[in-house]
Amino acid sequence: MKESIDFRSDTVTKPTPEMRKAMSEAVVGDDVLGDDPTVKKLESLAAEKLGKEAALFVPSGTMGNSISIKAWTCELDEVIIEARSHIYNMESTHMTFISRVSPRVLTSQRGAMDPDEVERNIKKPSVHLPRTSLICIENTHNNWGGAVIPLENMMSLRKIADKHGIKIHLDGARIFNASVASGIPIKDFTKTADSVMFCLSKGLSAPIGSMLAGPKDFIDYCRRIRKALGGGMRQVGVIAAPGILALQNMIDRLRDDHRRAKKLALGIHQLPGIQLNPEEVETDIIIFGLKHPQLSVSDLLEKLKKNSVLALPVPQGIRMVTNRGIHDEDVEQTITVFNEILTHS
Ligand code: TLP
Repeated sequence: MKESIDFRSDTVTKPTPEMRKAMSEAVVGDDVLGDDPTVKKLESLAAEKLGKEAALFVPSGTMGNSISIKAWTCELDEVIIEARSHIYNMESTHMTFISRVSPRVLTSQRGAMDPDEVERNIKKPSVHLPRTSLICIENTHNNWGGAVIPLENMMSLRKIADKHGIKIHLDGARIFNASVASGIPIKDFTKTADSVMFCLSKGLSAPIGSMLAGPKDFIDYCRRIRKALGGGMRQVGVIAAPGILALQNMIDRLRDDHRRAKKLALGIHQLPGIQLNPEEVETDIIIFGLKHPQLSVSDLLEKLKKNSVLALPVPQGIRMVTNRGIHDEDVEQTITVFNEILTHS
């Protein structure tokens, strides 16, 4: 019997039996010396899927984002970034710690920054002012409940970046979710950005790793930064092998996560205290507020846990993320648990 229904994240997915088999059979070599054929295969597959010249395998999404920002910027620069973004809020301040740049934080409409406001905030360097060298976009947007940033918004930002000669980095940890949910080919999204990071270890179900993709000379430089940060790995084909399967077989299944997230949202949004608009649930993430006469967020999380349903607190309330370990019957059971807790408390 399943221990719990784990909605804490899509990072909790475990590798499939095929992934474990591929891990044990992977042909490996010393990747720092450029000898690992499995890593090379993963890197070229990722570059090809994203329509970029080259890609680099990195241990985590955070490292992919931090390397990219380091590569595109110089000290004293400023980076335009959205207020609720993962990079700004959840990555232990690497922008200042590693790249020594300052964030110019802009608010947004569900994660989409206003292009005019972005342009107004671009600075030419002077004795007083920093140089704006980079815009960061997050798609899908985690803290905006998995919102898909519209392609038109990204295209407008691209035009502005080109006009001012600045770069765009896409934190596309869940960019395949954006493509599957919108029906827009992934390359249409990724061509609006100079560099893209995406995670193999979220809904795509690989156990470890993320990819950073972009122009070849950029990726060559990023490889050096990865080494400097201690991210050069040796016979790492054992973890690249499930990444290949993730890219080959796991993209379409994200549709199931999205359908189940919608089903859960529709099942709980009218219960007492829940503040959630199910129309805003576009992908695998549900974020809702709670205003219940008897229950706080931590009370509800505790009661859910006692009923084997795991979720996470976020500043807005509670976050739940569907993933490969959650099936239709789990969603139904979860709706029943919510109903019992919220109507009988
Ligand atoms: N997100 C994780 C946690 O850190 C919150 C999650 O459970 O959602 N960009 C985005 C948009 C992300 O959501 C995450 C991870 C990252 C980057 C960082 O990836 P990792 O965890 O591999 O460093």
